[in-house]
Amino acid sequence: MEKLFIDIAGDDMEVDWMELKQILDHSMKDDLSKLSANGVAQLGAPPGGGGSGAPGGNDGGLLALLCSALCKDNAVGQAFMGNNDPGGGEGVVTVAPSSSVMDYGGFSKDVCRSMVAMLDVDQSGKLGFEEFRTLLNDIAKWKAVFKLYDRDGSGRLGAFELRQALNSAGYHLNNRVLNALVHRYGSRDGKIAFDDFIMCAVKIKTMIDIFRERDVDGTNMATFSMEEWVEKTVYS
Ligand SMILES: [Ca+2]
Ligand SMILES: [Ca+2]
Repeated sequence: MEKLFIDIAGDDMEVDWMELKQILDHSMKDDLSKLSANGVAQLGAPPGGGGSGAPGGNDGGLLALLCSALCKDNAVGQAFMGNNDPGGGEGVVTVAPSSSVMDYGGFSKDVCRSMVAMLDVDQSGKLGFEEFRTLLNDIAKWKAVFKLYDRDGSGRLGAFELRQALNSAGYHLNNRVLNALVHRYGSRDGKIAFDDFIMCAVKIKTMIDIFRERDVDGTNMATFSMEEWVEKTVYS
């Protein structure tokens, strides 16, 4: 893991948002090419072959590799590493639901910058090893949650599924907040794609952590100066 981090981080030993984008996009591209390779293999397979070839051929790519090194929690690790392949299908039909989970054209510049900002505890502007490890761990967990609650495998969560997904992670938000999340992170028809879900979830976790840090006595009230508030919300 440390060696991988060093490869990604380069000479400055920290991961900036461009390096983060490279590694995330690369790992997802890997997923896509594996999925399409699976599709081709299954198309060429004899009928009823069940696509049983290449176990682990759909292992989630580099991100999975990175995260599996981090996910000590077996349930999460298993869910994350879990096979996307519904199995036993035929060709294109089999591939479509799996690939749609990954089919989002890369993490945007803004998402990558935001992830760096939110996880940059020491405010160096980039992610050091521990910060980077935390981020990958979070992404892996949220990815497992996403797969669990995207029950129809459409690669998108509806508002109700979003609520369940967040509840499962211990975030119980009222309708007003959930509505705002769907407006902010959803598509026009109110569905949340995988990358938007990751962004949304990391943001909720970060903002709630910031709040709880100041709500030491658990009264559901926290105090910030205006400058502290602006700093926390702008750099996120
Ligand atoms: Ca770097
Ligand atoms: Ca940092």
